[in-house]
Amino acid sequence: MTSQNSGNRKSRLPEAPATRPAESLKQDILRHVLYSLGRDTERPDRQTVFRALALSLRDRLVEKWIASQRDIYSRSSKRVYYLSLEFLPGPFLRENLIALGLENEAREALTDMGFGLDDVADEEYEPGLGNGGLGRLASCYLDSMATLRLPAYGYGIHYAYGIFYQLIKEGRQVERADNWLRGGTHWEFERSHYVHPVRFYGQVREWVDEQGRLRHSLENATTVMAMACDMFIPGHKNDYVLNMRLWAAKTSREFEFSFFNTGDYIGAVEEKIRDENISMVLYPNDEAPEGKELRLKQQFFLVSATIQDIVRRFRKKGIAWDQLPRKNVIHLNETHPAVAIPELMRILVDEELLTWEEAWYICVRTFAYTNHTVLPEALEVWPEDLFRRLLPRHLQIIHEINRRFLHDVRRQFPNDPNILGRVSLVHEGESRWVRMSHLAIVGSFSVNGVSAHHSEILKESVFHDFYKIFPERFNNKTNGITPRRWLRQCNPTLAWLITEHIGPEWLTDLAQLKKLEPYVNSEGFHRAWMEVRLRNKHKLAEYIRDKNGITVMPESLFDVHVKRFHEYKRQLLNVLHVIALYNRIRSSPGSVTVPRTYIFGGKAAPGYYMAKHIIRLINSVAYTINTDPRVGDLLKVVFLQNYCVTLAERIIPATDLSEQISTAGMEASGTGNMKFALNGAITIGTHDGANIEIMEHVGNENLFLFGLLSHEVNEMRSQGYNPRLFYERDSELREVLDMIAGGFFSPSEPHLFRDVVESLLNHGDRYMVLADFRSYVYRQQDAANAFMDQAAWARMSMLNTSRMGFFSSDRAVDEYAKDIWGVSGV
Ligand code: F58
Repeated sequence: MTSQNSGNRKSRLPEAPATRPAESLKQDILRHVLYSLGRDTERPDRQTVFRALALSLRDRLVEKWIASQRDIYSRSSKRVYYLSLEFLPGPFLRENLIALGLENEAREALTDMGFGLDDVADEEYEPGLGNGGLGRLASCYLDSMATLRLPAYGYGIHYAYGIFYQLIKEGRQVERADNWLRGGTHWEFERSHYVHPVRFYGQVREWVDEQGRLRHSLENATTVMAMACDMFIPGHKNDYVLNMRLWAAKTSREFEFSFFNTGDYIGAVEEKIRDENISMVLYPNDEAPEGKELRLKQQFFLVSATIQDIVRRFRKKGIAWDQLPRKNVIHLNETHPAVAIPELMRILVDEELLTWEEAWYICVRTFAYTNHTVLPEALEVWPEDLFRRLLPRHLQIIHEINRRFLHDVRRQFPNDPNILGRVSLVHEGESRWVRMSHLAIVGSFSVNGVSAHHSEILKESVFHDFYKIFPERFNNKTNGITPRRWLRQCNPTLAWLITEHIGPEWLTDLAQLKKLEPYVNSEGFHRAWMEVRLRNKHKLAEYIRDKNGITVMPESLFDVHVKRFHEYKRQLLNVLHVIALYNRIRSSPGSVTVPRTYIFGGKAAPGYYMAKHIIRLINSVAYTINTDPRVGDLLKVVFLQNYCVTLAERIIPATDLSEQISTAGMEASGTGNMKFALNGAITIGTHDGANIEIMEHVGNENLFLFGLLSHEVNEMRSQGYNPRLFYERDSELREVLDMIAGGFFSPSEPHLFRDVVESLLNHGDRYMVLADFRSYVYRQQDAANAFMDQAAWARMSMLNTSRMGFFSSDRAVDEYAKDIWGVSGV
């Protein structure tokens, strides 16, 4: 059925409220088709039905949200504010249906109207308001906060354009704007009457008031309005609903009628456009922050509007400011919203007239900060000049925070004068930079990493000086994923099989999956398990055929590498191995016995040359291999374009082998690794991030770890790593690299991929691809051998799923709530 097709003739005009849930849902859908969408109920198309269903669910969500807000208010609970420049919620429809317990009812109502739920759900276009792991984690955490009934709020930006849509054209990534609002919004409420002014630029005026106090105020500032858009996040079948409040920039001119009287109408409209640019687009950089003025504006825009919201709610209580930390905690997801620290100081000192000491005491007890990266280029810094121009008062406040902080450090470490330069909030060299991570650490009572390994690295190296100064602030919260989306929703047949054996409690208590272990020796369970997995692989094979025109064998080993493209994630290492296998097939047919389907997916930052080049290399290798008749079904390579949450939900349940092969010490945690293992894929991975903890939980014998450990990476580097030695010693590796450099995969442009090989051989191979190549090849062979024994593989698969309970975001959020936030469920 195309989206133009209409439902059957049973659709009628709305009638009196019905009693059966399915019938009442159907009536609501029809009512929205007519009254909200202005369409004929006789012939709604599929997109209209999707929207009407979404609106019907929004009705139910908003009722529960109001009730939940009342609960929070009446209990006077301590609130958690989760600030993130990114959220990546994925499609809402199925998720909301499951949470509201209305899946069957929706199916019935739609069937009655002549539609299938799956087709209608496919009409949804997801909001891509994040780049990758960090934004997706924020969304998993909101889901868990709702399920745990925490008095929490997510705060972010309502970007008009989310992460770009990726096309692959002639093997290359091409970016297209992601106009996710094109079809209107059906999940949110725009609160057009509900706006906060956000003030940038201008000059600081210092003056003395009647009481003789030195005062600061901002003059000639530019004001932009922040309008709230609320989306609802329901807990799992618990009638509790949270909101994610996303701010959209609106010009202040609309609210200043006098402006139009000046006569400069076009000028006014131009200003409107400039103001509204602030929330126009998500920066598509993963790991390397973009030092653009607009980006800093976005950060302050989110922060200023949110802090005003928080302060407004707090003021309603009519209690003293020193109670703020007892009633609120503000969580900073990375340093991107860290300017919240000087902003709260500004409000307390400049507007509420608290003393600096009183204000600082409040601030440091209110903020908590999560770090998500150890890559030095990802640590956020801002040119001091830019900061001064855009946020002059905030820079003054940062200087004062720094002055007092350095004073304390000097006293604490009198014999280490160099420490001052290392920890200063402002880097002072030829140019001066504000270091946002230092600000976040100094201004927060808690600093956490996102896996045990990562948190150790923070203490031992990246933030070692700060660890010496504030040892009590540092802690670990290993990431988690929501089992509702990442098992129940994306893999409904496996979820059903699990529930049939151990009941449904695992949905909110993932540790219950352990109860599956007794079944790993049951032949019937084995069979059912593998049947479900094979069916998922068939579905993905169909998708690949439709989208890429490539026929893959569902029985082959589905070896999947999907995530953002970055050199440290080493998609290149994977493709080197693919080429090595290809060479083995060509030189000694019969030496490769396990047929494989390699699936790649992921976006590269538009300005990241090498990442985009690697995408192109993969597509060229795919073309060569897929069209070589000598290879046949033994090897297929597929690049699926536009990897996003929706696509992840298709791929993950169909994966046999999950590639988690970052250079040790570089992936803070990873969460894809958890999603795959939860769905019964086996990991091939390095000793990095959460892979290490996954290994500890599922058992060394149930995954394939390989490669250097992070201290070995460091040692090898400090001893002078020479990638050429690996090239010279390993003839298989040499052949692979020579083919790439010699134009084997780009015959019409023989030098096309020379840069890739150069980066390995002549530019130091920063990510140790060559050093890990041989051990990767061996472990891949182990994986292939294991796959040949399907019964043993099934066992490993089931043990992976059953032992992944720890990696639930419910566990992670519960740890945050108890150890950091000091909140409990209402
Ligand atoms: C990711 N960071 C980590 N940053 O790389 C990953 O290991 C971790 O599992 C995940 O966070 C969740 O903790 C990440 O996704 C970004 O996308 C930033 C976006 C803004 C610019 C800087 C990178």
